[in-house]
Amino acid sequence: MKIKSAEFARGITGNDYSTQDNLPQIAFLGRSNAGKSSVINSLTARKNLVHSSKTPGKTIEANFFCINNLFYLLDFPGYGFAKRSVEERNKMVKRIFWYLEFSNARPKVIFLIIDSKVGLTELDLEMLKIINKNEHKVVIVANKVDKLPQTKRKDKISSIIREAEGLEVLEYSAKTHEGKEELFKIIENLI
Ligand SMILES: Nc1nc2c(ncn2[C@@H]2O[C@H](COP(=O)(O)OP(=O)(O)OP(=O)(O)O)[C@@H](O)[C@H]2O)c(=O)[nH]1
Ligand SMILES: [Mg+2]
Repeated sequence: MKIKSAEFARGITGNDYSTQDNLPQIAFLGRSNAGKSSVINSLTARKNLVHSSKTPGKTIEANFFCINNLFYLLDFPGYGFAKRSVEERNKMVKRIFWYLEFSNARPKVIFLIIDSKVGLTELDLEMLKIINKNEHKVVIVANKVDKLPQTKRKDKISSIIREAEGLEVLEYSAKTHEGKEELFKIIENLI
């Protein structure tokens, strides 16, 4: 897929995920620091598309990026950020749950971004439960594979695949762009 345009469209803190143009939405979820923003930057080949549009300190927005005037990539706030208060964390998780359960803007696919080195955490599994319950299409993006030593990579990815219980797992690196074409193919097939 050729990226002709990638623009920050809006950031929301509430529950209104509707857009005037009703273009399909592709959601990126995951723990803080798993690399959601970096994956979006690597996909769009824009170094700072995501960061540049983020108001410093306002980490609670879900940001919409319009690609080729064809679809939206949604960068959600990370869940499980250790430095946030428990209350704030719960609020964040609840907001994401709401999107998954009640939003009319059903995403075409959810990319659940994880750090390959860390694997799937409790909170990721919790998220997957809600995703599956609501019959969303989901692909687990095992990001940061560049950080896995060659000798350990196969074992680590195998254990993620086991934990994913049949869900599709895509090996990815926002740093080297490994997996980028495969990820675009998934999007192309759905929009
Ligand atoms: N080596 C390597 N580092 C990565 C990769 N992806 C992300 N990082 C680094 O991981 C850190 C977190 O990346 P972000 O993209 O900000 O993570 P995020 O999931 O958007 O985090 P929040 O916005 O806090 O939810 C940054 O220092 C990135 O440079 C990758 O594929 N390889
Ligand atoms: Mg981010």
